[in-house]
Amino acid sequence: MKIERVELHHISQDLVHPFRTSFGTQVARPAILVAVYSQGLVGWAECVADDKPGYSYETIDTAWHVLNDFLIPAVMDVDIAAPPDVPARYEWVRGHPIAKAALENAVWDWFARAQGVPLSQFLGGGRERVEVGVSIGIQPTLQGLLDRVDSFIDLGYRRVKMKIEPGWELVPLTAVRERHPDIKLMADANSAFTLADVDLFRRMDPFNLLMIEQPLHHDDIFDHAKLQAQINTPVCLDESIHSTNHARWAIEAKACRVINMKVARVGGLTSALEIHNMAMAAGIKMWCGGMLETGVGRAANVHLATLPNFVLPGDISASSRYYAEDIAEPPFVLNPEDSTLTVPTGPGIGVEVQPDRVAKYRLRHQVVQ
Ligand code: OSB
Ligand code: MG
Repeated sequence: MKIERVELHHISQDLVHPFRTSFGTQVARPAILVAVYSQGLVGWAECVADDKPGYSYETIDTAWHVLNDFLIPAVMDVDIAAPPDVPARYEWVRGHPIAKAALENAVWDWFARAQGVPLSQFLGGGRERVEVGVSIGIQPTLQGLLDRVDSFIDLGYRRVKMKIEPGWELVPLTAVRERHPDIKLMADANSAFTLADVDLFRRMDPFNLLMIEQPLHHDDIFDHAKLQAQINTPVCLDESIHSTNHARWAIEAKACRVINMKVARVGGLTSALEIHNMAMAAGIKMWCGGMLETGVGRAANVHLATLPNFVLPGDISASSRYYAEDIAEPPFVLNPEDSTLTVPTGPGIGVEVQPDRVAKYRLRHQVVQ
């Protein structure tokens, strides 16, 4: 195929609940929806960069710039035999994995739609449902946190991830663990601690956490290995893993026992598949992370999570947990009997973007042809 036209839609939607992490509070959430046109078919993907460089150095504006000025020109009007040809065209561009992933993933959706198969099948995945949990931000009060955990458990979620930061760690974790001795519980620090906090992490060992996610610096692997050697709780890396090499370094250094796979953070589905296969061969568990996606990015995550090494519940909650109205149909609904989402069976990502809703939330629109 040859890409004939690319459209970018910069949208912004209010979140149902503000989301507070150790790097900031998010009230509204932007996205760039990328649509790739060829032969009368459209492939969609979502760029998950934020307005601010908190989780990543990339922002909506850097992604807009890099997509328009470098990535899209590199793939327009060239022969693309398969999706991995896309990242190969802009391999020379350093960094910017979130922008890169959006363009590549739209081409994956296009190919799966062209073949009339669900993206999961096109990627080699098998499951009909994927296990999911919920990621709960830092709450203003302890009681507020307990109520929020209860409400998600009542809805049927069986895995709870709590965001932590210095001053909001042992006390909230103790409270949630005492109230729910048997739930799958984990904590995500988003890089808020240092090796000097090793004692604090040792004191989390009795909580029987599934894992502690990204406790140390956002581009560290070395210190995480030192930490993992001193605690029982499995360390999971999120922010630190951007490529197959990062995954290999982390595995060889024994810096983690678990990897949070975010397709945007590793630059697209080609790289995600490579890391998936490497981690599986090394016995490193994996699960699908989330970036508060709309239905477009959420659908891609659900399909990715059907691959065999996704052995732990993902941060892929029901659409209504994020937005009052999703921009794609149908929304994702939790199956409360087994804390899963059902994998769409239609071609590609299996959800359809609603043009009237995109127009309603759109701040900026660009057509490249
Ligand atoms: O660290 O996993 C993270 C959201 C934005 C940025 C970083 C993270 C998160 C989440 C939310 O934890 C997961 C979700 O989409 O529900
Ligand atoms: Mg994380």
